[in-house]
Amino acid sequence: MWRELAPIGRHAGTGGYRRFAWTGADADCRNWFQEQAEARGLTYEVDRNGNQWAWLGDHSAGDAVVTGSHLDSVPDGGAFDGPLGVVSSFAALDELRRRGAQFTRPFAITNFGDEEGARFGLACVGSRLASGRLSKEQAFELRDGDGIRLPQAMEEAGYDPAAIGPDPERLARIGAFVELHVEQGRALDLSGDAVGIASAIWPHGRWRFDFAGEANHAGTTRLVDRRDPMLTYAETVLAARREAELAGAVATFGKISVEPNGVNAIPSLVRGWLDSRAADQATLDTVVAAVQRAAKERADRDGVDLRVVRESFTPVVEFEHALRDEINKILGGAVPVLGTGAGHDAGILSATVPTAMLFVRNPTGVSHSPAESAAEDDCVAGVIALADVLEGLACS
Ligand code: HGY
Ligand code: MN
Ligand code: MN
Repeated sequence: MWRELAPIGRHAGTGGYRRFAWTGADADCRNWFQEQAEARGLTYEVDRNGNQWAWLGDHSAGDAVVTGSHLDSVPDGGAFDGPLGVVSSFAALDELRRRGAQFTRPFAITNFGDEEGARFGLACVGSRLASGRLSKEQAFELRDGDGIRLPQAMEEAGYDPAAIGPDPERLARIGAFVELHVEQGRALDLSGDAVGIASAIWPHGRWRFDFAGEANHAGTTRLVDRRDPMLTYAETVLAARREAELAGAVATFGKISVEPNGVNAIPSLVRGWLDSRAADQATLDTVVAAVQRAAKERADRDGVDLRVVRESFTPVVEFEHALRDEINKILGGAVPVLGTGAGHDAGILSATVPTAMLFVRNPTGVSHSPAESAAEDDCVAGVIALADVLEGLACS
């Protein structure tokens, strides 16, 4: 499975993945998912929001045990973030069949669409729509860097955007959702464990900073006459790092767009996207407010207009203790339980469905990079752990 999936959406130059929502690479990943499902005799379906499901048993019966993750990536993302969870779900089912396990609850494997929000800027679109945390109207407003709106992209990919919206009946049929994911950090590497269980997800969000200045000639405009938004942007980036360090949080400006983006032209507009995360809401609010204040002070000095728009936000997630502890017990009770600063569909669904996460060791902790890695032995340990959990939850 891994070798079949590996070449899809991989950039030859960087080795990173470019599997963005509703593009050709996304379609190829979705075809792969459907093939895996049908090869195992599972009932394949796509829900109104484009999420893919592969069912074993009567999915209308309710109290299903569901596992899965996402197949889309960040720009030049690694091979494991998302796909490890989906491949491990199919492999865990194969393992349960090898064991002769008898399912006593409906079971499904899922691929949630557009988890990374790489194209339209909002994380976890598929699971947010299903859980009603993103309305159809809000989704219709999302547009990519070329101005293409989400519904148009869905339509061009062969999906009916008119159908998108909350799917409470579907989620009501889920008794437990377990997502296996490569760890995006080094906690398991440091503790010497191949597998861990998630305790919580930090609150996190994405804010777009628009710095509007005045386009002018780079060679002939006196420094005193400039209203250069790049200066304001630069000061804001440095302020974000300062405020995050002070607060024990994280803040990243990883994406920027400049108009007109000419070497010899002072920009008219600079757009920078802040990703900030902290262990609790109050700290996150403090950091973001401080960065906005620093940006405003500098904007006033530079004669630049500032506009800040929150484009994505996920409140703190505390995974349900009963399911977390049941899983820990199934795995022998000695599995490390760790928090994460990375968002996941399991986090979005946790407000509606009992959810849990398993992490697989990432020896370098590197993620959202072609250098992301996980040892095969650890990936196998993850499959076995997931099979044990699914057997404990869904089989007699
Ligand atoms: O950004 C995140 O935390 C996740 O990878 N979507
Ligand atoms: Mn990711
Ligand atoms: Mn992920």
